[in-house]
Amino acid sequence: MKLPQEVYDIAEAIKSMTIRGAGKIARSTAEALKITAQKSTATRVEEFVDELTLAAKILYETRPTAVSLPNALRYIMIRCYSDYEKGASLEEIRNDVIKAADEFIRNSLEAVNKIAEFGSMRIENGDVVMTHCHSSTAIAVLKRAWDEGKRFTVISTETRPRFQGRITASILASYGIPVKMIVDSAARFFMQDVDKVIVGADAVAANGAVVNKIGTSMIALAAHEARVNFFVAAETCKFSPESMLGGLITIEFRDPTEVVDQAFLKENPGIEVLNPAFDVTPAAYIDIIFTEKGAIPPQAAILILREEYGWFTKAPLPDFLRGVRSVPLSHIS
Ligand code: RI2
Repeated sequence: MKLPQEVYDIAEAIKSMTIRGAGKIARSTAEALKITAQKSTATRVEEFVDELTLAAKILYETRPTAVSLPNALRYIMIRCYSDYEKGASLEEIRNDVIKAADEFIRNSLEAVNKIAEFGSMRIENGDVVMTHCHSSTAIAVLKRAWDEGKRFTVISTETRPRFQGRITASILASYGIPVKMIVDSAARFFMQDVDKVIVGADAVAANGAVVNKIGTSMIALAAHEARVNFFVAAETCKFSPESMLGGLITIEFRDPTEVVDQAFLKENPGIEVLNPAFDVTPAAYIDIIFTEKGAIPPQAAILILREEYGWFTKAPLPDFLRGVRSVPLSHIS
């Protein structure tokens, strides 16, 4: 089964983090399914559904933590499978998949704008705001507040090992926002100067815990100790329906060579270098999660999930990918 080259390219770009940031990952995933539908030359409905299922599997296996990715797949594939079950024609399914992908992307972009609107209400003149890693959603909040005429300073961590904090710092600085950049381990040292912290999220669990870039939970702890507000900016597509069933969010461990080079590893065979990409901040250390549905206390995450998925007892991942058609394992390599 041959998929359009773009699907493999997008999957590779997500894996290698050329495409990164939970929101962008999800939108790119939707785009890849759309391209699969648009370019498919399948002549039978079953073949078409199998192609989409294979594309979904390839995309699903790229990175494990950002829940927005499987949620994007679910949003689109559920429509595909239910059309198939109803006996829809290939062209009808193709149109619905393209429509669902466009809808997901549009909703996601609109969500970021809404979050910016809500989040900016909590940024005030004279604030010192700390942020960690590169969250396009947190940046949208800060840009919006700046556009509204509020004047504040941002402290951006560098964010080892991939230094996404440098991207944040340079985006904000080129927007005219004063930025100070610090090493991650200086976060507590500077917390006494900070009025609020805002970060993004890769996943939000039913109990309000937030999974975000490694180091986030230490910053939340330092903010809690210093009685500094800790805000999260997250689209509801990052909320995990599996967590309603007790499913845990997988923390991605990436290659040690992101932390040290090959020569170091060779010279020090006795050292195991560990590189978790994310950590979990418990609800107790979070004041507000800004979503497109409003500013919620983290404990209300379950309400958002209930509204979106009901009790979600039927189709936990990865079962939904199996859908009504099953893709032989030999197709996946
Ligand atoms: P937006 C990123 O993960 C960061 O952890 C960031 O906080 C989060 O995604 C959300 O990003 P990675 O892809 O969706 O850099 O707010 O590992 O852009």
